[in-house]
Amino acid sequence: MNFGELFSLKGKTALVTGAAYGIGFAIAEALASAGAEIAFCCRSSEHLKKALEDYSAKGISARGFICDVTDESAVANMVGKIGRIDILVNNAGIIKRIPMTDMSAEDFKEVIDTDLTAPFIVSKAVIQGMIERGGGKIINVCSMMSELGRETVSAYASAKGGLKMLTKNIASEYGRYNVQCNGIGPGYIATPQTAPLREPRPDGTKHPFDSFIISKTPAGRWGAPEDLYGAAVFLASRASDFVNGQILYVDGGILAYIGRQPD
Ligand code: NAP
Ligand code: GCO
Repeated sequence: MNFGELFSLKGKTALVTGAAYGIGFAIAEALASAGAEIAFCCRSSEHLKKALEDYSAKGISARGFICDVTDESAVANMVGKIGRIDILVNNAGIIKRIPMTDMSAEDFKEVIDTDLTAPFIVSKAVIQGMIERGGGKIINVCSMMSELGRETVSAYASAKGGLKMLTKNIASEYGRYNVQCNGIGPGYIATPQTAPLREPRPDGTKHPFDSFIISKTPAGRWGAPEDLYGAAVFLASRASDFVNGQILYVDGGILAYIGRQPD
């Protein structure tokens, strides 16, 4: 075995949804560094333009598409334009932090549509091609909220819990065709999505949630999107060919930890 090839993605094409910035951008960057050709999508033309500049600045000639992953026909159109997709990363996601009893069913459904139904839609659009080519890799970006709840994130936790089980079911149904479907479960990562939980308060004091997360994370810090590089390349490469239906948590230990004990 040539171990250099074990993690190589040369000759592979990856689609990373929602990869204009944040975790998706970092995952796409890692896959490109391992040799993959990158395609990505987002909804905003402004985000797309900036993302193409950012990828180019890193020497990555990514193909970008305006595509709302909740729109099945738009997804089919995008996948048709990309052609061969060896690696799919279902990363696009939203969160709405609203107490459940105050949350409208419409808001709940919007989160479910983006964070759970869309991974189903995009996976369904690429799996047949993967089967015809002898196999493929699907990576679903799950969450700590695939395992735990907290106040105000009922829709998000429901979606990410469902995404964990969709991951296991795709693995179960298509493993026989050499399709591996696994999840990455990031802990608390510093991206625009979590900015409202980290930004200092008007008086300059630390956001209480910031201190809370630090106290609950053995690593004693927020994660950075770059912390996900290794897990992404591992799950996209031959190194994980016998790994299927697993969620790899990249969380600084938060899921293992009850929280800092009293002094
Ligand atoms: P983010 O900073 O909010 O970025 C989300 C990305 O998804 C943006 O590029 C956004 O671009 C795109 N997007 C949103 N809805 C879309 C749709 N319907 N169709 C296509 N693109 C869409 O989020 P992030 O923190 O990087 O998180 C990325 C993923 O990781 C999400 O699934 C999130 O749930 C998950 N996650 C995040 C954390 C964390 O702590 N940050 C931890 C665990 C899991 P447009 O607005 O232009 O569409
Ligand atoms: C929140 C955060 C989390 C993170 C992530 C943790 O409001 O609790 O946004 O949900 O985004 O999913 O793994």
